[in-house]
Amino acid sequence: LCFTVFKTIQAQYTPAPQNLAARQWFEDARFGLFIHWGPFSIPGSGEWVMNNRNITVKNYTRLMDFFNPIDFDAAAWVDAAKNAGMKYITLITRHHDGFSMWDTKASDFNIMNSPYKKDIVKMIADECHKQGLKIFFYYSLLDWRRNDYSYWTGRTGQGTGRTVHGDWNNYIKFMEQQLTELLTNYGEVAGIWFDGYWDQTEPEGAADRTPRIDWHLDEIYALIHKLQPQCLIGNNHHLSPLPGEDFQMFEQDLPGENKGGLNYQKPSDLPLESCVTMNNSWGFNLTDTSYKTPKQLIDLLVRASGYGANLLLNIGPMPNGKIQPEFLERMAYMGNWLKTYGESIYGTKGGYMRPQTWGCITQKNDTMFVHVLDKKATSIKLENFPFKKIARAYLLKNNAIVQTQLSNGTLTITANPAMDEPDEVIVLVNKK
Ligand code: JFZ
Repeated sequence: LCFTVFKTIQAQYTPAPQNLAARQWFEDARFGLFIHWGPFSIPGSGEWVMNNRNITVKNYTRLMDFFNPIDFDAAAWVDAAKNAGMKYITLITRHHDGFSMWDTKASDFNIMNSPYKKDIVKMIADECHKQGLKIFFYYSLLDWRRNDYSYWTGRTGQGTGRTVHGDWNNYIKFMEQQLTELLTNYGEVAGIWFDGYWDQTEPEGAADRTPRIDWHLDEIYALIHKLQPQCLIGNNHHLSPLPGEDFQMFEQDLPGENKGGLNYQKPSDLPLESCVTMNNSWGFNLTDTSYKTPKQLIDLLVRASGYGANLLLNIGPMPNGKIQPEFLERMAYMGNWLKTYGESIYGTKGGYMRPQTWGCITQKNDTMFVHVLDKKATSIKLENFPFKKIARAYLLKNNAIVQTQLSNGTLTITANPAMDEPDEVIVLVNKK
């Protein structure tokens, strides 16, 4: 009985007013930059290189001695994100390899012991605060390195030479110490983005994905909300949100689509976020040239907005501290696009109708934005159209009038040849 009562109390998380305000800010922001960067960038094989190549802890530790990103310029990175129209940055502070990108007292495997010797988390957080972007910290629950991580229940890290039995309570204390540092020494933190929970569960799609060991999330989440009540918590567990979480994420997928079999969870009422790579890699990959086209990236941002979700677009900068031009060009393209079309993305809600093959809808009060993404669409039918009458219908880019017909609750929009943009946005104004 005691246990049940305790669990019930823990499950009753009431977000603070600052947290609710932060959720609203987050939903209005719509577009963020994900940065996967660290010593794992050096081999140019992605952030899973330690696991994928069975690099032992001892050998992997050498990467710390090689990490010296002399061309890194935090101001330039944040400036590039800002010019891309992004409103926040989600930075890897510690990935599965266990390397801490800040001046942590809880582990020697950190940036201060590299030849670079500068707190990268601080440099980027400070610059975000200076340039008016919000900062989120990605933090891995899973660790391929530490002896206290309870590896015996996991399904990754074989061959990396870790001990079989961990010291779970110690590991939880370690994470709490690190999270306390991150939420104490870096100013306002907009969110913590957890990952690695899935290492202790059956894979996605399995009937039972209960973790084999207790992650102590109630305790960890309570600590975060105590230190910074506005701080939003998300967790890449590919499950429905757990108590204490403030937003829900979808990896390499738009909410509810489950295109890759990673996201069986249904979209919830919490703010939503889709994280997506620009090529096929999160961390720097020297051979991955499968870049999405600018049009594909616009489609992702627009369709995410159509679902009422944010797009967290990833870059994996190079080990020298530069962002590769293929990423910078695409970011600049999107920023330029948003200068014209931003009003149909920022501060909007998802459409009354979910995204369709032709495109999708976003809404803001009495204005509806119809995003025509399929250039072959000739006429668009919007069934159960919520406005009784339309005051005006026009192209966002040049105010040109668009022909519409509303009958029996169905709005028919006739496409015209001037609709040649990657996303042709038609503005429909409600007549009240
Ligand atoms: C995770 C990380 O492993 C990956 O490196 C990257 O940071 C991404 C954003 O998040 O991706 C996953 C999540 C779940 C599984 C594998 C990779 N899984 O369940 O096997």
